[in-house]
Amino acid sequence: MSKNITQKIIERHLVSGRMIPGEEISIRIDQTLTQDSTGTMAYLQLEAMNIDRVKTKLSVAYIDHNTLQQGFENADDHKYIQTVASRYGIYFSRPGNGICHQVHLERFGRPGWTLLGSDSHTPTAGGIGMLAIGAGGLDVAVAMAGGPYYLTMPKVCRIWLEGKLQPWVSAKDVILKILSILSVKGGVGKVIEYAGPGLASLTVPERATITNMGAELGATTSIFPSDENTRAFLRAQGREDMWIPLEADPDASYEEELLLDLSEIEPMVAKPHSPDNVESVRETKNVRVDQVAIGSCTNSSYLDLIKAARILKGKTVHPDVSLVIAPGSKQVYTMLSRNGAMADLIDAGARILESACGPCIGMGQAPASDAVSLRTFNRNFYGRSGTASAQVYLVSPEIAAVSALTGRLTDPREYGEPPRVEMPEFFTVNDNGIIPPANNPESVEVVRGPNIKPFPVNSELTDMVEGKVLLKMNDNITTDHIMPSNAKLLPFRSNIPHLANYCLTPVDETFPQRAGESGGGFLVAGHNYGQGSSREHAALVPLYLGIKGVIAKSFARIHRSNLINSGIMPLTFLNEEDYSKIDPEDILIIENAIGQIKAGNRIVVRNQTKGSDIITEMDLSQRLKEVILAGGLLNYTGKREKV
Ligand code: MIC
Ligand code: SF4
Repeated sequence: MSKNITQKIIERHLVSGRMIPGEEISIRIDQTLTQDSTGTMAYLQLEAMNIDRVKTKLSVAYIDHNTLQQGFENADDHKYIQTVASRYGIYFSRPGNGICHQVHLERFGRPGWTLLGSDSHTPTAGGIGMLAIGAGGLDVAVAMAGGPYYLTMPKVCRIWLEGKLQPWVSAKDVILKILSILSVKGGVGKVIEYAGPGLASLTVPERATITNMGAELGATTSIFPSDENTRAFLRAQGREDMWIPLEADPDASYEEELLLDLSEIEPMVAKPHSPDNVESVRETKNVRVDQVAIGSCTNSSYLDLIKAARILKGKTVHPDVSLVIAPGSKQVYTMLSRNGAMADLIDAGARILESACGPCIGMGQAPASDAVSLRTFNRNFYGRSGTASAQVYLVSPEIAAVSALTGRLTDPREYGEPPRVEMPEFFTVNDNGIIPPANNPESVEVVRGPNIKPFPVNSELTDMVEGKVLLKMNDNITTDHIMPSNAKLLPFRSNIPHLANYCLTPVDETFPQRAGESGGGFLVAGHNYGQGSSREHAALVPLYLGIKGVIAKSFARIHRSNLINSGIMPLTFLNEEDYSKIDPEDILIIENAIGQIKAGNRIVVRNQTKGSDIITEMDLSQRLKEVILAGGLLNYTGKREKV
């Protein structure tokens, strides 16, 4: 039978289940990655699993998020991760070596393999033909321990690319265009597979920009075939032996299809505060710019930055603009430094940061009050930059560089000839930023600083679940709303009690206090609740605050899994209109919760205040029902081990 790329890779890795969209399957994971802001939790969970060494073919622990080190906390986390990695057989990518997704693409990604990462942008590696999926830290810990990864068999949507990009138009514009068509919910439950004659003109780093922002579509992952361009990239990285050809069979079938003519795409921009609030730069008039930031796992490759350097060479950044640049990896940084492009950037007035996520996750460079910040990043959610009143626009490196010179959002086509840049024949390779694990693990002492606090574990579900509605929210609430991340909070990713004081404060500042006083309760939300990050903290912190269930119109994939893993019930309204039948402060009761869960997928929630019943759905596999009943994945695994 003919297969698409997704089916081919899943079939080769299938552990259980049938490859029918909507059914639960589990797959073997070849590689894992973690980064430091989700990694501490993942490794604490791995330690709790009592294994000796990781069982994957390769696992890498990156340090790229928390690198400001304004106190001891970040550095303590780095030390913990370095020692725990060495102890359990995990490669350690030191701070400064680069952003996990960029480095993984350069040095480790392999076509046809599976990758599970505790970061939502793990699908970046789909640019090299990997099936790369973002998940919560606990799922990644289970994969490191040799367990399969459970997911819903996705639908596969093919995006057929024709034509060739026009001058000044780049991969970022392609994915922004797709976001404008499909929206931030458009990819939920799907893998986006790229095909067609348009592929020939897209290099691996450009493809990776597109797969990276597939996360913003809500997709399970995105993937490109592995072709001659993939081979050229691997050769240039000194890894051609890892290349295999991989493409869909000619008559493979897809659940959905979309046609995109690359030659018709214009320079695009995502306006505040959502990556799908997209229009062409031509239409977005008169936006004065205060800050321009180039970097992040979306657009910080060598190709991206050399373009920016060529545009800025010999010019001066506009006096009203602060231009900040974070190269994606040590490799990119070294190459730009050796060929003089770094000097051109500095000479033009750019402020150069280390290779890390930096401003993308609010670690420094928060814009001024009411400022407009143009960023080559992937998320412009409310408050994420660190300045609530700032207006963040997402653009390509070309638009960013040209606008840094003009001081306003500029269509680069007004600017003249585009810079000519080519994929280098060879990248500079020096893997001394990656420390291999110890040969004698027993001798490694795992170092735990005082910031590493135990994580909360739920208890078994009770038959009567009762609580107040603590917050009623709209559509598209992000994990940046639920558990904000910024320079003040990121150092506390291993300290749930501290983070709890900030939970959902961008929606309602009084929430943590009220949740504490009520001893927990329920949350009510609209569509796509929990979009964005893979951070488990957006479930662990509500668990710590006593949240028992979230009733929403729909959930984002990773967050829903994180809720289940924490033993919090993700309930969806059977009838969306019932959303209006619940108000804040209403008392909700689920009677016979255990019996209802065992009996089927419908859960009746009684609104005691209004005297009415609301029918909700919790459509879970048998295994996930048991996880909820046990009070989360760790309890469930522990219970099974005792059997
Ligand atoms: C993000 O871009 O939001 C992050 C920070 O990389 C997160 C991970 C985290 O919250 O630590 C993600 O995308 O998963
Ligand atoms: Fe880092 Fe930003 Fe990428 Fe998240 S989106 S991994 S914070 S660069």
